[in-house]
Amino acid sequence: MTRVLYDLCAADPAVRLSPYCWRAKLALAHKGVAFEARPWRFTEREALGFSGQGKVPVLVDGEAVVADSFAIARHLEQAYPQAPTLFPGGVAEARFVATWADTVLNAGLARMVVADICAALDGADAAYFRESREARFGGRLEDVQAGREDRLGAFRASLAPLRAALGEAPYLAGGSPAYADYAIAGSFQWAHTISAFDPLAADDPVHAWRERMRGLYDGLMARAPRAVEETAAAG
Ligand SMILES: N[C@@H](CCC(=O)N[C@@H](CS)C(=O)NCC(=O)O)C(=O)O
Repeated sequence: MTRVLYDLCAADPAVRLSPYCWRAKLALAHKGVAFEARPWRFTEREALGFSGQGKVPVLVDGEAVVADSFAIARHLEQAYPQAPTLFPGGVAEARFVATWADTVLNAGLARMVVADICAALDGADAAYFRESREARFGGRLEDVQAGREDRLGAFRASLAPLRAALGEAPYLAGGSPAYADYAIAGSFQWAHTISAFDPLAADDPVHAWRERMRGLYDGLMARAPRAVEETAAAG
């Protein structure tokens, strides 16, 4: 069976940037099910028409069409019960973590990389992204992103719950990773894919966890092409 995940790409179709699509890809890898990650651009609305909505990720798994990263995780859990669970601490706990990533983590990261995202897009996608996000943020993307070094302290402080959890176990889910880890790793992978700015200090336990996560599944995230070159980490 061909499973297809519609996966947001940048100007370079090999560069996959959506935090929510990364969650879905990690969840698929966790369940050990093969899939094609099909590149999709912001302005390719009609290509998602079959799903009845306009955002990625969308998973087509046989007869099932599932939009939304958390709905995809639930679907995989139900469709592949013989594979290791995505929710060893329960669905509610994973939902809490994913929603924390959606709100606190993604909001902090977005203000540090939103102009870099736009720079990784081209043509109609870059124009759509600039217009829609400048309306959302109420200003030019470059101005939203400016001064990001000054916000590092507050951003790193906002990671306290994650740091505390990682003091208890190597992964949020315990001894091995599960959906709670994927929900957060997707956000860091989003930033890493399109920006050379690293918001984590090298001695932060969150940094060490992120690197462990990037190595999972034969380096699914570590091997992924980026829109930018590697540079020295922020201090
Ligand atoms: N709650 C959704 C959010 C999905 C989402 O916001 N996807 C973005 C890409 S990161 C998208 O497709 N945006 C389309 C647009 O902005 O027009 C999920 O968890 O999957």
